[in-house]
Parts: sequence; C-alpha cells; structure tokens
Amino acid sequence: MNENSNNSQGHPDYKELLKRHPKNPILSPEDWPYPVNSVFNPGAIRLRDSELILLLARAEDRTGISHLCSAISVDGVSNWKIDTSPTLFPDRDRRPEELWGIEDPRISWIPELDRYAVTYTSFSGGGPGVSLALTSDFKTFDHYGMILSPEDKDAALFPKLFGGHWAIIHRPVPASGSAHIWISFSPDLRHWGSHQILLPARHGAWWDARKIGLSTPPIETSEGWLILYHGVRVTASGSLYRVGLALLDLENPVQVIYRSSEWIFGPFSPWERIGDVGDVVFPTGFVVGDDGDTLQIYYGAADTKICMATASINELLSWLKQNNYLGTT
Ligand code: BMA
Repeated sequence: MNENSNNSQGHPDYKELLKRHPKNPILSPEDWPYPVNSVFNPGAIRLRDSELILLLARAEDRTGISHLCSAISVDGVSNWKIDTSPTLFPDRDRRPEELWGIEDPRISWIPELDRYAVTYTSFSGGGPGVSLALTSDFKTFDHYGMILSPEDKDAALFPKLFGGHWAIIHRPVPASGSAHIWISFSPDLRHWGSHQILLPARHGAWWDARKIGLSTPPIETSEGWLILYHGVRVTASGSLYRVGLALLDLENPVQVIYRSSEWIFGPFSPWERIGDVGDVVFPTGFVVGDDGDTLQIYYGAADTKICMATASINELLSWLKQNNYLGTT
C-alpha cells in the first residue's frame, strides 16, 4: 500500500477534509501493557496543566466487556504512556448499571466546574445508557451514575451553561423507527429534561438515513458549535459507519444552522475496513492545535484500533456552507 492509498478516498475531485495521519493506526491492542483484544473509540483532551494529549480509550478484553484506559502523549501521535492497569473499570457492585462494561467515552473540559466531564456508555442489564463522571486528574472520578436511561448512547456535554442550564447531546434509540440525535438540558447535571430532537436521521437512500449519532463533543468555533456525527448505512454485508458535519448556533444550540448533504469521511484504510466490526470509522475525540484551527480527530477503526486524522476548522466550515442541506428527504 502506498502513502496515497492511506490518505485519499474515492474520486480526486472530492475534497479530502479529514487527512489520515501517515502513522495510523496510532494505537493497537499489541501496544497495550496488559492483554486486550481491541482498543478503540477514545475520548480525547489536551490536559490543562501540562498541555499533554490524553486519550481515554475503550479497551475490550476477551470477556467481551469493555473498560476505559488512558494513554498520554506529547504530540498525540507517538510515544504513548499507557496506564498499566484499567483507568476506569466497570464496578458491578457499586455501579450496577455498568454490568456489561463501559464504552465510548467523550471528554469535555468544564471551566465552570474546573473539572473534566466524561460521558460514556454504561452497558446495563436493561441495555446501554449514558453515564457521567467528573474528574480533575483521570485517576479519581466523581460518579453521577446513569443520567440518561436505555437505550441511549453517543453523548457529550457542552462545556458551558446556556441560560443557567447544562446541555447534552445524545442518541436515544426508540423501540421502533429511526434513531435521531437529541439535545437535553439540566440545572444540575443529574436531572435532565426539555428533550428535543436536534438532528433527525434522514430517509431512504441517504448516507445518514435511519440511525445517526454524535461523534466528538461539540467543537466551539467563532461561527457556531461544529458537530461531527456518524451515519449508519445498513448494507447487504453489514453496517457502514461514515461521518458528516453540522453547525449549531453558539448561543442557542438547539438551532441547526447548517448540515452537510454529503459524508466527509468513511472507512477506507485496511484497518478501518477490517477488524472486529469491519467498515467502521468512529470519531470520539478531538484536540485543537496552537493555531486555533488544526483539529486532531481521534477515531476507532473497525472497533479494533485507534487512528487520527487532521482537519482545518476553517476548511470544514467553508465546505459545510457550500454543501448545506437541512432537509431529511
Ligand atoms: C455502535 C457503538 C460503537 C461501535 C459501533 C460499531 O453502536 O457500539 O461502540 O464502534 O457501534 O460497531
């Protein structure tokens, strides 16, 4: 495989907005200090005190149950210092909602609380729901338990209050019908209400028909909250996970300003196409570079490895304006 085939996807006229890092996959199960089957879908954050990049990876062992493990690096690509034991392990006794593991964390730095908020999927006996934990050091955690009941996942907190309320994006799955992206509000991070659909799944043959979900936490830009979201296309050979964009109003995030008509990133490299669950790219974390424009986007590849792609916020915004379609049919 040559360099180009790692980096470009499809017809050359498609603009390559997310550029795969040449060192992908940047983290694999064999890099782990203890036995794991797969490492994927990591939360990401630049640590306040040290500027180091921390990933909180989902790690699955051979029981099939996932836990979270942190990895820290200066450049966010190489020389990872990985915790030698699980950072956050499902605790069946104290947190029964974590019976079958904890998955897919998203991390937001919350200046108001002076702590990081980690939202993750708790796989309970009643199905997967959204849990919240706060931390200042990724060593000890203040657990809020399951804040959104099953079936619900793909959640991230906005880093600030809107009119005195916290806001969370999440993806409940109704017993029948399509799975849309929702937004909800809370005065205290524990009690959530004012639920409403934020981005509905599209219909028919659209790339984001029937089931969509938030990818990384919302990215604050001068023009609004930039949202990366995944669309799941069900094909004869399984599900295909791809990524598109939306922009929400800065002051009133229930207002969707733009939504991309096309997906911008999909499974292409061998490790994205082949793994425990093939044809999945699943971004869950980002950090912004010193220039305030360059994003490092972290994603799970085929539910087995961790990869990174870079993008320019300005490029994403200008492309989104030109490829906007708010409709669903
Ligand atoms: C979703 C989540 C993700 C996973 C994806 C593809 O429902 O469970 O953790 O990466 O499916 O298998």
